[in-house]
Amino acid sequence: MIPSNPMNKTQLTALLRQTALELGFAKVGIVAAEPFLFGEGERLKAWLSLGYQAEMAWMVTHLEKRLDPASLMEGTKSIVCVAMNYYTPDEYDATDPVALKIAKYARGTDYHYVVKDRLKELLACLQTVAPGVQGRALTDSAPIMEKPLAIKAGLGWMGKNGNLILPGMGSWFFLGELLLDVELDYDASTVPNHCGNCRRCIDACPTDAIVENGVVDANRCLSYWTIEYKGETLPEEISRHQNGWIFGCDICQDVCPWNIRFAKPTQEPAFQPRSINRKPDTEELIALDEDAFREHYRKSPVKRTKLHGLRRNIQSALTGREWAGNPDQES
Ligand code: B12
Repeated sequence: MIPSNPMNKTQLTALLRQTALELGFAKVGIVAAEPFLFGEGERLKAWLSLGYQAEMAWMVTHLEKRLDPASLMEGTKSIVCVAMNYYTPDEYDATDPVALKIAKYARGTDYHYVVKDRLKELLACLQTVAPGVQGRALTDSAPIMEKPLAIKAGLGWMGKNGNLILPGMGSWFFLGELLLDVELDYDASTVPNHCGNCRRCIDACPTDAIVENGVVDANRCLSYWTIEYKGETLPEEISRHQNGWIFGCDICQDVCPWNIRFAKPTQEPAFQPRSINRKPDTEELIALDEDAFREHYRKSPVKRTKLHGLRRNIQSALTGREWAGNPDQES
C-alpha cells in the first residue's frame, strides 16, 4: 500500500528492508556511501601489487572507483547491500574427481540478470513512495568491492576461503548493491569472524590458491582458470589438479562447515540447474556445437568462456585425470 504522506528517512529505510526481503533477498544491510580510505583499499592495492589478479586486467583499471563506490553514480548517499541465495544441492558426488562439474553459481540463469532486475524492482518500489529518488543497481557489474561493502553493512564476515559468509546461512549467496541518492538509517554493527581455527578450505584447495586467510591468488585458483583465463590451453599443473571442474570451482565452499550445516536450497526459479548442468555428461558436452551451446547456455554464466573455452576446460579435465592416474606420465 502506498501511503499518502511523504515518508521520512526511518520509514523509507524500513520499507526498503521489508521490500528487499519480500523480493527474495536473504539479507539486507545499508551503509553510507563513503570511500574506503584505509584497510580495504590498502589490502586491494597489496593484492594487485602481488599480481594476484593474474590476467584480469579489469581489476587494475578504475582502481579509484573501486575505492570510492559513490563515484559510480552522481549524488550517491547510501548503499543498500543485499545477498541472494543460489544454493542447489549436487545431484552427483562432487568429491568424485572423475565427474565433470559446473560450479553451483553457474547452473541456472546468470545472476547479473537476476540480481540486477530484482534490485531495479526494489528501486521502482521505492520510487512509488519517493518519486524523485535516483538509484543504480549493481551486481559485479561495475568496479566495486562487494565483499568489503557487505561486511561494512553487517551481512557477514570474510571467510578464510575468500567468500563472504552469512551467519546461520553460509556463503552460497550472490552480493548486489543499490546506490541511492537519499540518506537512510545505516547499519552500524558488523558480524564477527566465526572461522575460528578451522582451515578446511585452505587444506582442501587442490592448487593451494588460498595464500592467507581470506586471500585468494587467482593464478592458482581453478575458478580463475576455468572462467576468466582466455588462453588456448590450461597449464599442466592446473590440469592435473582440476578434479573435473569445467566451469568454476566450489571446493573451498563445499567443505565449509557453515555451508554443510546451514545451506538451504534456493527458492529462486532462475537459479535452478538447467538440465545440461545437473549431472554434466562428458559425451553430451563434447558433442555440443555452436547452436546447441547457444541454446543451452543462453543467459547463463557459462557463456563467458564461449564454446571453445568450455571445450578447452573439458579437454584439460580429461587429460588431467589421466595424468593424475599416471603420475609418471610426461606431458
Ligand atoms: C575478482 C573476483 C574473483 C577472482 C578472485 C577471487 C577473490 N576471492 O577475490 C576469481 C576469478 C578467482 C573469483 C572466483 C570466485 N568468485 Co568471484 N569475484 C571477483 C570480484 C569481481 C572482485 C573481488 C575482488 O575485488 N577481489 C580482490 C580482493 C583483494 O578483494 P576482496 O576479496 O574483496 O578483498 C578484500 C577483503 O578481503 C578485505 N578484507 C580481508 N580481510 C578482511 C577483514 C575485515 C575485517 C575487513 C573489513 C575486510 C577484509 O580486504 C580486501 C581488499 O579490500 C567479485 C565481485 C566484486 N565486484 O566485488 C566477485 C565475487 C567475489 N565472486 C563471487 C563468487 C560467487 C565467486 C566463486 C564462488 C565462483 C565459483 N564457484 O567459481 C569463486 C570463489 C573463489 C574464492 N575462493 O574466492 C561472489 C562472492 C559472493 C560471496 N558470498 O562472497 C562475488 C562477490 C560476485 C557477486 N556479486 O556475488 N572471483
